Amino acid sequence: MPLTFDPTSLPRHSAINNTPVWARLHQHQRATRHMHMRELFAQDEQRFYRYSVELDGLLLDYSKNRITDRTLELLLELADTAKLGQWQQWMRSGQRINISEQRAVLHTALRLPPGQRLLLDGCNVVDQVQQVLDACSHFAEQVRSGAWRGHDGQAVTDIVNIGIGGSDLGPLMVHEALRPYCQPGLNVHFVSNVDGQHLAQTLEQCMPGRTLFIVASKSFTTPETLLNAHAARRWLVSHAGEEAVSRHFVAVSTNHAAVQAFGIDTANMFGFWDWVGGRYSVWSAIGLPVMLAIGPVQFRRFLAGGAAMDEHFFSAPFARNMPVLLALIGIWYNTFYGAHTHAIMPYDHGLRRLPAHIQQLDMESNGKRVGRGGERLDFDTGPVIWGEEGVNSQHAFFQLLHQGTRLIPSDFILPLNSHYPQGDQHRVLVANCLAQTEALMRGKSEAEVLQELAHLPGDELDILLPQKLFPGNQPSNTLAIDRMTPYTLGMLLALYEHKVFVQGVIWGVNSFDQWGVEYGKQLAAQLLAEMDGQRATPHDASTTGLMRHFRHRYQGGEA
Ligand code: G6Q
Repeated sequence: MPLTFDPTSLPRHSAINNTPVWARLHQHQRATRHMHMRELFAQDEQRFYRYSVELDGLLLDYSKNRITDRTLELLLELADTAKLGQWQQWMRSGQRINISEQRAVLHTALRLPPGQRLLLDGCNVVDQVQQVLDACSHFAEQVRSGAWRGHDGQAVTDIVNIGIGGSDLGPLMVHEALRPYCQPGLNVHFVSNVDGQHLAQTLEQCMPGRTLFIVASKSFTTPETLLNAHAARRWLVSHAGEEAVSRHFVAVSTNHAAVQAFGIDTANMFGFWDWVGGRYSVWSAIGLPVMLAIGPVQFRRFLAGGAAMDEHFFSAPFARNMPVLLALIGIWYNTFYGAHTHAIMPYDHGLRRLPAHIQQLDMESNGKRVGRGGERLDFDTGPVIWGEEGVNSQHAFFQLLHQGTRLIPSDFILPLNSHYPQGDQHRVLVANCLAQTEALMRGKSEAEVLQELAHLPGDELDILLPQKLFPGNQPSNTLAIDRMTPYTLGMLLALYEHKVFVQGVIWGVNSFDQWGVEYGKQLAAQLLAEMDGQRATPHDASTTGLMRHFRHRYQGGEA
């Protein structure tokens, strides 16, 4: 395939499922599906060393998977068959691989160090990125130092980011994860939901003269964000007057005109570009609330972590390439074992929003039933991503992982050192994480249970034995991180971004559009117009009934 991306040169039907390697993988799955990981570990003392990769303080242990060398060989062949190397080059060099929106996909350019060159339509995007980064840094320093003053001369103590989806989840998650790096006395809040209580409860914690609002919206047309932004504006104006707006509102967007129309001084607007997808935008000016909290120096370390993972992804051989391995192993279960979900379990309280972020990243990117060429795919694509922080999740849903009927692959994410050493707590956390992955892999055999229950009479034993059996063979990856820092978090996020990209390439979907989200944005508009008295369009009986029920019961009370 040529270096210059030409969508018309792509096969109309990606048909990865018609390739010989796809059939061989199915065959291999049938031949090995009864194999137990216990045996694989027993046969190979070096399994952990052979099936783990390390990069700059991030270790991926993928040995607790139902894989052999042959499985990996076939999966790597699948990656080659899908021309993964070519797609990597196309993405990296700014080809318009987001075909349905005719856009380049260049979130990796957001993490490139200054001085590099990457031309898109004749402009060096690295220079553009650095200019915005410098502007954000200058602004962040002003706010952090107290030089930026509100309308009545007070310094900022509270920052409210108003955004949703990609303009919320990424910065929210990164901010939570990097709390130990945040400037004390500068509180960052995130408001996303159009449900009025989200904004109201946030404003209860803020003082108008000390609050800075960031309206974060790539399109600056998202109704939820604009409604919240207008409500926040009314709150400020009612306390401080119209002239306060320019000192208390800034915007992050690609839409200059809409920001201006909202009444935000475009001198206080930080831009980004259509080649940054919402769910990939935390590295851009959308990360401004994070930069305000941790400062520009640490924010650049976060970018450097992302860049280190990019370099690894673009240059490491696939057999030692973390994102490629995670993606291929995910495909092994999703496609060839028919596993429908994939769980993310961070053993770190600061990472508790990571599952939600990865959920958006993965499900919005690869939740597609149609290939790039518009063809209907007749195999499963993106899995349901879910998860919760450990150890809390152990006391909630781990029962199903241990003894339920489903195959549920998972990732355990474990910082090895804590920012909050308290007695023995961190070692207990680590012990729990390792114990769970071991138990999920090993299970508990009949012989082991019999030993425990040897004292029981036969009839009681017959009933209890099956209840206390653990089949094991439940796969997991462990991502062990020396310490959660801006740099290692950057690596971790970029790792998942590339994993999702690799899976999209292999399944033949465009991971960078989101027509389902766009549809959601249109859906409410018609019903809202009907609530405002416009002529009703025909609905199904349920929707009509619920609308009528709402009209009867709604007591108003909104501005
Ligand atoms: C992300 C999605 C979506 C988007 C939000 C907010 O990739 O496209 O989650 O980020 O709908 O969009 P705006 O930033 O345009 O308000």
